[in-house]
Amino acid sequence: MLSKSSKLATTVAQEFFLRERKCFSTAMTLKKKHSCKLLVVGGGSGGCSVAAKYASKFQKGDVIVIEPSEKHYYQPMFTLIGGGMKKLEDSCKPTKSVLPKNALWLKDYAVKFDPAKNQVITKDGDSVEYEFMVMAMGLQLNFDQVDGLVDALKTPGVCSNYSPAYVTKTYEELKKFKEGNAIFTFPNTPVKCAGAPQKIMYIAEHYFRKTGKRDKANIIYNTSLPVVFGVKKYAEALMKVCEQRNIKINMRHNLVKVLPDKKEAVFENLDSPGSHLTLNYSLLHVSPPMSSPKQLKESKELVDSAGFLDVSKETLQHKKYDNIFGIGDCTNLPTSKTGAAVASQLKVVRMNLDARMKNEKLPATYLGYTSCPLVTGYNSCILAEFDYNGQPLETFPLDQSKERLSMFMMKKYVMPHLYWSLMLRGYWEGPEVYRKLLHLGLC
Ligand code: FAD
Ligand code: UQ1
Repeated sequence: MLSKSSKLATTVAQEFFLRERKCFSTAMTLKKKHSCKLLVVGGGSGGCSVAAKYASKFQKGDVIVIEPSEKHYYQPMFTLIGGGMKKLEDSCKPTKSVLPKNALWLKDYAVKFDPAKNQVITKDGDSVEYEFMVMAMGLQLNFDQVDGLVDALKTPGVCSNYSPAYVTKTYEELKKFKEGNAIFTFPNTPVKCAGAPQKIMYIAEHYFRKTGKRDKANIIYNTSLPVVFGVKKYAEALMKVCEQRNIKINMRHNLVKVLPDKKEAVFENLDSPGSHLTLNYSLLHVSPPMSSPKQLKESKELVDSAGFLDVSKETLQHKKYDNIFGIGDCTNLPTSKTGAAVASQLKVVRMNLDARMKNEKLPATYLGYTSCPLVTGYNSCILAEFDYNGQPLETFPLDQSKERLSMFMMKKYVMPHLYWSLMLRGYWEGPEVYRKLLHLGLC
């Protein structure tokens, strides 16, 4: 009999594929015409928080949110779900319950942007005219960009924490693992939560130790990057963790093909184009290629050459259209894409959008704050926090590059509450205030 979690995962997988298919069969007959003061595109972490802030200030219906999904996931929990520490249902709430009641929710995709006319068209053909717009469309997962991967994910041994459709499979695979190569990948694209591809590897390593399988496992991290992590202080700490725990790292190796029949994964050596490394796997955890969402990428006036929303890195205002702001993963802000970054960006968007609405000078500057709780097992975590310059910007007055139980407890027990109860209601704008308090105003 299927468990509650497996049933949810099956439904999620079905919905995921239906949604993707629907997305490409666009019927462009105009239906309803809406207008609003603030349009928020995307109802994920950033969109929900922004909508909550403004729906409470404005009249009913002044804020419209376009968001296609019925379900809102707290994605940072996927890492713990993959390790069997939380259930998929713990990470999920109905979108209806997390969007502000005062806002109008259009359950649809934004498919066409006409920023010169302040207008957006949805997939169902509705039009929305806005005075101001905040774009929070997140990232698109492109499993299909790795040859054979979509089929391989249906076969034993292959899993991914990145999608609710596959995340429960990760823990199933850890349980089933007997011996051989356990390979973890990092793609050759921008990603959300740059630590997530390796967090699950440390969890797996610890799981194998706990269950007496460690000496049978050869743990390999194949990353497209030339470093294990982008910030020196944390990279050094993680390299030590890998050495101590006998984890092999192949830098600059990008997964290009999976052959599930032979249980082989093929990696391109990015420093020697055309040269490939083929490895057998018993377990293959894939972090898929990611990109800006298709509908955004196609809006050439709004995006940079890589397809991300082109905003000022200081003010988060669009570089060409000053009534548009961006938040989160869909922007070209040169920082690591995380929910923690979104919380800090929320303050900047709120202050600068308020000012723009009054035609005043934009007062707030974003320093690139982002954070990544690098879970290194079932009771330890390195809490990375840093800015645009890769300089640590740590909240607590202790060395956060050390693996700590306290940080693990915070990740597992505190963060979910902070997210659901404060952040999505627009009340969490990052830890800056606490950092200043705890460092007596010195940083
Ligand atoms: P999202 O929250 O992804 O929301 C984007 C929304 O836009 C979605 O709801 C989507 O349906 C909607 N959308 C897409 N296309 C359209 C369209 N055409 N029209 C309308 N709506 C659209 N962050 C942390 O801070 N700490 C962590 O520990 C952490 N761990 C993570 C682990 C994993 C495995 C993953 C996957 C992510 C993790 N993150 C973590 C990252 C974090 O979840 C994201 O950075 C954050 O959710 C970004 O918020 P967002 O609003 O930009 O995008
Ligand atoms: C954070 O603000 C945040 O957003 C709610 C997260 O996840 C979603 C995080 O993982 C982290 C670490 C932060 C930063 C907060 C503190 C207290 C350091």
